[in-house]
Amino acid sequence: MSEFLSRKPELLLRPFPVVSEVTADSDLQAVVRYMEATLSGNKQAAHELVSMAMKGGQTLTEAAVRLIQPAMYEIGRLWQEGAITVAQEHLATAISHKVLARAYLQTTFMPPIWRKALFAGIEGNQHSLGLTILSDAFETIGWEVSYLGADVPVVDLVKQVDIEKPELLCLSLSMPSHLLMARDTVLRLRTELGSQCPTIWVGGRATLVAEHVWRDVVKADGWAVDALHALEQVVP
Ligand code: B12
Repeated sequence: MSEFLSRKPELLLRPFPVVSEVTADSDLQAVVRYMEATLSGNKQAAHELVSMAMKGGQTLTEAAVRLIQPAMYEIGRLWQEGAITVAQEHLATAISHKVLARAYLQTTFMPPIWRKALFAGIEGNQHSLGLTILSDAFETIGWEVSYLGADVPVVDLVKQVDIEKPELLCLSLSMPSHLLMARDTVLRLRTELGSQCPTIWVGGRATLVAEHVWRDVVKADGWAVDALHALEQVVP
């Protein structure tokens, strides 16, 4: 039995709603082990779990979406319920960023396909792990990617899109309060860039609050539930 869960037996009685809902292909044992490793500060164990998944045939994106993502969702739930501290959540997030960076170096990339996408967290969104996974996912299939990270001021985002002229802009939003900022950002990009405005996709937890909120409220051109779903839509 996992050490973390044996210390918190009450957690065993609960379902893992997000894990089972979002990532049906996840290996729950591995997810729990990954949670334990990151929450206890064991970088090496966390790295080995992802590395093992990749040696077992998973791509970087599959390992990230099936292992790191559900673990982080569960860590978020534990944090919200006060079962772990903010410091432990920060530790797990920091380790996950390192693990992803190491796994990236282990990855085989497809040859360039001369398509470019730009990735940014909308203004006010400090979450960046999901965006990193998404950006890396596009890179593995040969896209040129430009990754701006979290919380990009809208005025600077418009300028950067104008400079880089990507074909696709991926905006990440995590909390319901980010939806209106995303809607304003999309409107501003379209108004200021006109026919030069790229295709705009949005994603992130906030877009799950209601079906088609990405289209009906944010007025984006596209959406994906996770990085694997995003790749399904661009791989011919
Ligand atoms: C780590 C974390 C943080 C870190 C982020 C650090 C970092 N560098 O990323 C910090 C500490 C900064 C943080 C801050 C806050 N957080 Co926080 N955070 C989390 C946590 C635990 C994990 C986030 C994560 O990495 N998830 C894993 C990634 C892989 O998943 P993902 O983001 O969903 O991304 C995938 C898909 O959504 C999709 N996707 C994402 N973006 C895009 C974009 C496009 C275009 C597409 C197609 C797809 C796509 O693909 C990704 C890969 O598959 C979540 C829990 C959770 N459920 O996610 C809470 C969570 C999101 N946070 C929460 C809260 C409340 C906050 C704070 C308000 C806390 C506070 N009181 O200060 C602040 C808000 C900061 C802000 N203004 O943004 C809540 C939000 C609740 C809500 N109402 O929605 C959550 C859900 C925790 C919880 N259960 O309560 N947080």
